[in-house]
Amino acid sequence: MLALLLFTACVQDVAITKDTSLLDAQERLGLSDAQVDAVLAFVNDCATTQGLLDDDVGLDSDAARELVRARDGGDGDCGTADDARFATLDDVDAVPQVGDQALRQIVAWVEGGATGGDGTWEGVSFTEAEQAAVIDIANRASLAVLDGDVGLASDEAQSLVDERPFANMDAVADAPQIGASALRKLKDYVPRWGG
Ligand SMILES: [Ca+2]
Repeated sequence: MLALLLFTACVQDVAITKDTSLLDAQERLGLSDAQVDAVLAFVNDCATTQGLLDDDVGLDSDAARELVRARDGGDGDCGTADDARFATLDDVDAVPQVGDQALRQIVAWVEGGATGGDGTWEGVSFTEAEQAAVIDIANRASLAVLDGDVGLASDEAQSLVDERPFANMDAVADAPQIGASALRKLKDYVPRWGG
């Protein structure tokens, strides 16, 4: 583990484009310990059902099913001896179909609850799903995609790559060079972003 940390630190120092795949989920998503604890408490809670994750939190239905299946164990019931509770955020991240976008949706849910909803940055409005996707794009899209496919100016694209990771929309909107024009292009790109 120490070797991995040293390796990660070393790579970060020399890399011009940060390779976020080497970071653990918490670091990759820029989450605080409190946010991680809240996510773990939420996904381990038997009241957090597949339906809640799918319909209310807004997860992809496959991700919602796999998350509950992994937690509940072979008997399919939550709260029994064979349950496999999630001890770390990486345990959650390791569930099939659960990636950064799903994790961000869960974070948004536990922080905002049902009041999360739409928001506006630099005069551009985003639904909750669009916010999660834009944060994912800002964190993971390559410079070439940001510059070419999304259509950002090169200094806007470079700023997003330099300022990673982003934990929320405020951080994306606060990045140097990022204003209404860039946010509108990111929003417009959401339907084409596979995640
Ligand atoms: Ca069980």
